[in-house]
Amino acid sequence: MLKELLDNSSYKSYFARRLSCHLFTSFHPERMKLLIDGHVADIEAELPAHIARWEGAFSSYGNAIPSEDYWRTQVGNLKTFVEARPQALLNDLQSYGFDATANLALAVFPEDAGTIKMDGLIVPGSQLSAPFLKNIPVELLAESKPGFEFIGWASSQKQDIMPRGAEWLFLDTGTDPGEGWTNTDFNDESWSSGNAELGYGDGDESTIVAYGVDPSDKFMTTYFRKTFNITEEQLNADHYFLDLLKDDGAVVYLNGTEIVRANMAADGEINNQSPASETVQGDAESTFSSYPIDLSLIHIGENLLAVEVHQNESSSSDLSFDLGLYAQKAEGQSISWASETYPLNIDSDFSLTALFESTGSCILPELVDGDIEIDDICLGQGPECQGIELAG
Ligand SMILES: [Ca+2]
Ligand SMILES: [Ca+2]
Ligand SMILES: [Ca+2]
Repeated sequence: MLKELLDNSSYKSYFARRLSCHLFTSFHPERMKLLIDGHVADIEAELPAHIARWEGAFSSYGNAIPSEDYWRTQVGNLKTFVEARPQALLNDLQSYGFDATANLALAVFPEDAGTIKMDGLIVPGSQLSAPFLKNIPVELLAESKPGFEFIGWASSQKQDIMPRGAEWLFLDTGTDPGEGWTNTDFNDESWSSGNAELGYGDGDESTIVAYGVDPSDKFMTTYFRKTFNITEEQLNADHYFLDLLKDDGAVVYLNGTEIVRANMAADGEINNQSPASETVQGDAESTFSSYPIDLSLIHIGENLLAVEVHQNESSSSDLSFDLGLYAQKAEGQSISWASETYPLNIDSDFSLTALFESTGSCILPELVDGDIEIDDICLGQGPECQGIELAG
């Protein structure tokens, strides 16, 4: 039925616009994962008692949950699904004549100063990126929070920290690299090296990695390491993010801390034989996904990125890996659009920041969740301190 409806061109553009906005906001993986975690927190304490009570029961409504491990695996599967959904759906739509996607990054600066709405839907968080359909017009609206005013939109300056196509060390022997391989002090002298894109099977690789002797039983996992240097000036950015190309799944570590798990089981331990969740094919094979990076994990001097790339199955024909690391700076940058509404229509990767500044007036936090000393907040602000409702 959807296919028939899409024959109507005005319905088709309405559908594309609505779907793009909901995938970027309501169904953004970050928001969905928070919702799932919220529901988990609501019921997990009660779960053992219910599992014990209903153990072994069968019903037309669904059989009883056999164990807590089983339940946690199902929760992990849900997270894997919400992570993969936007790109999978957008790729699928191309067979109905929709354009390909580009990466859209939106940010609010300072981070708690306001909210961006996309066709009326709230963009969750202060920094978000996701694939977005090209050539679909939508309207962004910047709304300031109390104590701030909107000053304009700036397309953020993207600064190369370590661009795509860099030289990486890699371990393509099918073996597990051993304890501590994600850490700076790991001995990787025996590893090979080559420029990205690294992989095999597509013909677009700069460096071919090995998969073993049997094409129907290739190595499941290939490992990559790369050190990079950060200056004090580079660290003085608003955001860091990485662009990742992977076929099929990948886990990325920064200075030993896991920062990205893409197309892999969302929870639990990943080992040398863990398969990627889904096969990567079609346009997704050349599409980079962006992930924000916690600035506190980066330090001045030498840093280390470690990445493990997993096949979906050992007979997979291809492997791809490339990664770029970038910083973004919005403060003090010239405003490119002053109105609160911004007509967005992208035809390539695009970054936009809504800039706000403090009005200098006294405000309380939106949510007062503990004891609060009014004097601490309003010291010296006099009559501007208003709008406080204290309960209890
Ligand atoms: Ca593939
Ligand atoms: Ca593959
Ligand atoms: Ca490739």
